[in-house]
Amino acid sequence: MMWPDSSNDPVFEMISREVERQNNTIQLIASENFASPAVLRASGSVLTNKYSEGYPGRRYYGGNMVIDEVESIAQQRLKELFGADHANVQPHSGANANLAAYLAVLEAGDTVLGMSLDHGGHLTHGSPVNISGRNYNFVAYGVTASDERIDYNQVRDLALEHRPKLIVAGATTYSRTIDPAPFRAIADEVGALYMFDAAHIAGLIAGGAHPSPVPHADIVTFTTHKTLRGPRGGAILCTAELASAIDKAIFPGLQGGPLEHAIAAKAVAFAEAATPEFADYAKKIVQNSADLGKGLAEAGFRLVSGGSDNHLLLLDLRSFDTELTGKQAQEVLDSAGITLNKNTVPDDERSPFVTSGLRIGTPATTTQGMGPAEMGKIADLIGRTLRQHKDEGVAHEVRAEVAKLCGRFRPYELPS
Ligand code: DSN
Repeated sequence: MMWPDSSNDPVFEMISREVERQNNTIQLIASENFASPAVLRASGSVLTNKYSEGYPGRRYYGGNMVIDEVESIAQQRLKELFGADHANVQPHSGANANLAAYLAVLEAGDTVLGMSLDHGGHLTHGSPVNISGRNYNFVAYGVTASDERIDYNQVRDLALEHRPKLIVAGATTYSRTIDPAPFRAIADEVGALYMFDAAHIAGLIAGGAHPSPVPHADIVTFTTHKTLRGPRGGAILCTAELASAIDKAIFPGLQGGPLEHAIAAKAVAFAEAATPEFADYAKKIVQNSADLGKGLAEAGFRLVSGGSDNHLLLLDLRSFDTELTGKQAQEVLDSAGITLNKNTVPDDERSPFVTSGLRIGTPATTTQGMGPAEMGKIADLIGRTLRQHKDEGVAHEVRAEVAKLCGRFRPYELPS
């Protein structure tokens, strides 16, 4: 079989155009990153051909000698990376990892405490439109109105009142450190299990730039493609006591055949994340986020909670321009070559499709090698574009500056 190109199928021309887009525009989506060529190679391998339902040494199909080695090395590397008792590398996504964790330890209707989506949680933390909110009785905690941070006293009060079977920590839009220890103390006080969804910050934890929940939590779930910089997918860590329940929940409970090409790519990423270079990278993500936040504050934006301790910032646009919505800001910045996402701010009066905020993250730009000078420049470009968002000429000018900046920090040299 020959390797194809765009003359065989226009899809390959589309992939080349996406490489161009990623190379020539600024990627500030907090949950995105640039996977290494090694991760991409494993991800695009013939391992995609193999059925391997089950686990290493216990498969429902023949021919899994090599696959067993691949999945075993992924498990081993992951356990070592985070110092965990047990690792399951099969979740197809972070959402599946979370749902499997619930399936492992909950019955339908059980009470769970989780962070509300509109204060920074996740759909799978009990949103009524998600299966988590439909199958389980989620009670939501949030951030305080005064400092826009998690109030551990509120979490404790809710836990004492509702006696949850499981407490879920972790967020998708929270710019501050989540201290894993107080959740353990609260869970112990009410006899609950404790799960930490580390999807956004797994790479920061691996690199030592955020406290690890692994010694505290019964279950830690995460995605492998955000700050961890691996392939798109999920993973679960847990205590030895929960290992069997977690494995059964993923297969046969929730998923069928594992994506072994993705598992191979996860193994490659876990090795990359164990290096001193990755630890340096994790620290730089955090520094870049702080520097970008400083620049954006100087450009006139209000940062929710006043700043960032991690890889992301949440801008509240209302004090910058009462008319400008997150949706409009995202669209005009897209036209200027700056990619980010609209996001609700705590207690937003606008809908999630419109929003009053922007979520901005630094994992991808840090992978490219951008630093303090570039963060200052990006803050300036965002400020200029949004201050004159009705002037298409400004977006056009900014786009040219973006292309120049990106030309010095190209993530991928060749079309894949
Ligand atoms: N879509 C992810 C994010 O952007 O945070 C959460 O699932």
